[in-house]
Amino acid sequence: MTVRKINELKPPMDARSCWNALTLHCNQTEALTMRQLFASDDHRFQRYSLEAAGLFLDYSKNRLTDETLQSLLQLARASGLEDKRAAMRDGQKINTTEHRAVLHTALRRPWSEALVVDGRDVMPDIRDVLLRLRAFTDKVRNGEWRGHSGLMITDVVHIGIGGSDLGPRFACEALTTYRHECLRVHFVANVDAHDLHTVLTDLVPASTLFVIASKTFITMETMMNAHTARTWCLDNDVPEAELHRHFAAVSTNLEGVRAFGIDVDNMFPLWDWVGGRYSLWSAIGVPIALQCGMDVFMELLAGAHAMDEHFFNAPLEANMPVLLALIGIWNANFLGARTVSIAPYHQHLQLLGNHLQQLDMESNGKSVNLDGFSLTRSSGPVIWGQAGTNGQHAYFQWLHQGTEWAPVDFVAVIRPTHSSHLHHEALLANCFAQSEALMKGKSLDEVSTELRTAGRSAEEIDRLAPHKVFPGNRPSNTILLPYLDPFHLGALIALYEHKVFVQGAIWGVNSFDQWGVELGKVLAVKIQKEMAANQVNPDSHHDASTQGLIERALRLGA
Ligand code: G6Q
Repeated sequence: MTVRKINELKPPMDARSCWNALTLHCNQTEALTMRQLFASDDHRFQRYSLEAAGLFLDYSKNRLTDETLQSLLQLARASGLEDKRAAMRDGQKINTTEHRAVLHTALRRPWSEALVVDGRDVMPDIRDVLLRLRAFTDKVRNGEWRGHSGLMITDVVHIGIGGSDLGPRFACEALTTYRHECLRVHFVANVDAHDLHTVLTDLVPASTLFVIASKTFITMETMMNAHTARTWCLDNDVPEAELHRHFAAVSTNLEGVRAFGIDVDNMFPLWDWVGGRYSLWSAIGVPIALQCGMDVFMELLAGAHAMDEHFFNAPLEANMPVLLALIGIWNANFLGARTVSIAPYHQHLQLLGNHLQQLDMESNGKSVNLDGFSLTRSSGPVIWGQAGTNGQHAYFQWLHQGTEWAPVDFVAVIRPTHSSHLHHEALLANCFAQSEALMKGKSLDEVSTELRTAGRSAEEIDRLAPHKVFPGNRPSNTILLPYLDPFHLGALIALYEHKVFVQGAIWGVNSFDQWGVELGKVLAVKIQKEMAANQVNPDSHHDASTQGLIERALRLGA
């Protein structure tokens, strides 16, 4: 029986009843193993997998049944997911604490379709910025844009942090095979000047272009790095009047950009309805277009749009981001997983975990609901991981045999862009083997038989066997991309954006604010003043630990 058919049989329930029903179902199915589920259904792989926007998702290696899925889908409906999805698509102000619409999906829509926000069609503005970006990036890439002394630009330094860094940095790394052969793109984020100086060491100011990317243009790290970069140019014979050839900006803050001294002709705007961690699709993505060309950037947008269309239109039971999100909720809220490991089996996707960590944890790392009441259930999990196969030699031990467990998202690419076929075969074999091992595990009986066949004595078998047992029954998803090209990369990132949205909608949180980032920022400003004055201000009322640390740093010459 298909999921859709089962779903039609269920009467509507409110969200609380759905949570309760799922808890009951979880208790009742506690003893079920995935080995049993596969053994009892020859078509589990076909039934628990789907394609969308060129991506393939296999979610069959999860501890769930048709009834689990049916109940999760009911929870989604009872949580108002379909209305919330439409509200985001249509530009309603779903970011209620900042009173903003959430419209990163508009950035990748076809220009011909109007989208009115606050009485204004936003699509012409989006189109104008993309046209300006094309003109700018074409000029830099074809050598028409020159440094102050007439040298071609050979190096672009993108200065930004958080959402103004992680997305474009990840996409540039992922699309490294599309890069311009004479133009290198670097990223600087950390206020630790080792970051900036490491990049600048190899660069020549006359052929370097800085892009200062900051939605607000007041972020301490970015502004400090931008000022130091400016000084570096001036100290290295770039005349002040020629700085406009070496600086561009992406921001909502026209006055800030002007006050910094960047020519506003070199400024590309974005809008308050683009959240930082969703901004790589806006002009914040300019390093992607500089590195790979505007056509590649447009393909990236097209791939994301294809996933948007799927997400907005597909029924929930055949909707890839929805299913991924619901499985995440099942693992987190019912089976008790508090973390999710991301394992991209492609070197160029090595920053996927970093990007998803911010996307997910900043969006759903919340403990109150939209009405300000404390959540009674866990919300967003910890996201972590690194590229396979490297991770296998680091933390996969914990995944297989640790007392805790984490569901894993394996992401692999079918066709490589190199010709070392054997390497790629080994890479994919490892990816598939890991999910198989996590699911099947190895029982005491199997281990004992193996050791006996290898000629071990009974005493040795008794001693070794417990260490070689794998509990198995550990869930994973596998996402396959046919190629790592801009279209499928766009679809992959959008898939996770929507997954995060669905989970936030079901947990009832605002996935689009980030107040938790604020407190540390405010305290840092105070402490920095004290460090500059070389003494702790008694009115700061620091705790003894913080005061001790500041004093020790000052005493030792910080
Ligand atoms: C992302 C967050 C945050 C933000 C950075 C940089 O969603 O809002 O990571 O992107 O703090 O902010 P600016 O772009 O304003 O410098």
